[in-house]
Amino acid sequence: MENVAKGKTCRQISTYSNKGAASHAADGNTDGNYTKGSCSHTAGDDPSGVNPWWEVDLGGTYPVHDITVWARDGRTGKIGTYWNDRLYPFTITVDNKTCVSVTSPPQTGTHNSVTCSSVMYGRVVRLTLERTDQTLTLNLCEFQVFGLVCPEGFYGPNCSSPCGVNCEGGCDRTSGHCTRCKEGLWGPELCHQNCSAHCAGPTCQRDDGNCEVCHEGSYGPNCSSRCDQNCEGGCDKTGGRCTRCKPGFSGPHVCHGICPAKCTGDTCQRATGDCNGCKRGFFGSKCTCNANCEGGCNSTNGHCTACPNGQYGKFCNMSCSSGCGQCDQDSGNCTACKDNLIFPDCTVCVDKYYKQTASACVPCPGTCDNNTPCNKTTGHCDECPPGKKGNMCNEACDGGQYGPSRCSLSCGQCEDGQQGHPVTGQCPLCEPGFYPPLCHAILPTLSFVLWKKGT
Ligand SMILES: [Ca+2]
Repeated sequence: MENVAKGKTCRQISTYSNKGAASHAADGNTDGNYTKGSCSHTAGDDPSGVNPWWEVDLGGTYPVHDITVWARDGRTGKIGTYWNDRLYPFTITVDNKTCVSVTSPPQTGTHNSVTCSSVMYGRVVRLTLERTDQTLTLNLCEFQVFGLVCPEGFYGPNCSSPCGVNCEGGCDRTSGHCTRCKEGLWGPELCHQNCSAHCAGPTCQRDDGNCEVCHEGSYGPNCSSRCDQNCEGGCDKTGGRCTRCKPGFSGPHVCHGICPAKCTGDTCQRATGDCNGCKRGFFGSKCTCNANCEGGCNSTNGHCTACPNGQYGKFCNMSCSSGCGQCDQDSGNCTACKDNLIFPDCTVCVDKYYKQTASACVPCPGTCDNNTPCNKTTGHCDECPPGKKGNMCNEACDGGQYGPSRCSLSCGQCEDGQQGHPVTGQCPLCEPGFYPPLCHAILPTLSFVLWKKGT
């Protein structure tokens, strides 16, 4: 038989001193010498008049039957004389139901074995001193409760019921609840549930069946949720946080961030998504280049490796002067001109071209007199060849006018209103009274002279 009170939680109505603590009456030591510190001692005259009591909480329901109490020894200063009036008469209850009342001490000896009238199932066993003298205190040097112990595998009042087949290590002597569950089973009482097949190990938590450990790639109480596809090395059993991110992904939880394309090693920092380093030709935490760059940038300072035509500067964010086809990437000086501009300034058009816009030279629209260039800014001619007029000499003479200096001469009277030749002023035929070749109303000789002057 086993003393189930030993070491359990004890209480008493009051405590005389630390030496008389309630726990001393269930410390496994039956020594009755109070000075040795293994006896309990209440504080004495309780003003409420309640009888002194001491109790032990067995921590669970036990079948209580046999109890042994140990009185204090050394009443007269000698061992073998007892303080029986500080213990007797007493009543013992089990969960407030009377187990036994004892009126007198044994004839000899310090201890007294008593029995409940029947096996009593209960948890709290209390001894009360039924005193007649209100000044008496309670001394108890040991209180032993002998429960009914069944052989492993059985339970019940007579230990005749076998524990459930799912139990391991026997079962509770009263309830029959398993001490432990067999591998792969759970259940707070009889272990009749199977652990989830998703669990990594054969065991799960006794009370709720939650897996102890999940297979890599799954999480959740029953390991029935799949880790995110971007996780590497599985994920946290509780929240599903990725253990690591797969290459190319980032993110504090499930790695849904995509690493910048130009990170070295196709990896980036999990928390920020910043690259750990850049591939050649890229720059910065995200390994990009200024959008103006052509052909990448310096990995150290981000300066463009090359600029597109027409741009210059460290970041190619400045425009070459309008006439440049290309300019020096550092200085911005023109290295080639746009079409038909004169190098190196690229501001003036070549001959016979003029600036239709700030940067585009176009051919002069007309032909100037003696094939001279037009003005390179306006496109105008100084002088037009005979028969042409307008600023750019690209218009024919009006009817009736001809000759140089922008059609400065008037034609004669051609027959039937025909027009004179715009260059020579000559008519095919003249009206009567007018004389060829210019059909003026003067003598042919003079007319000829005038005609010659006009050519
Ligand atoms: Ca003791």
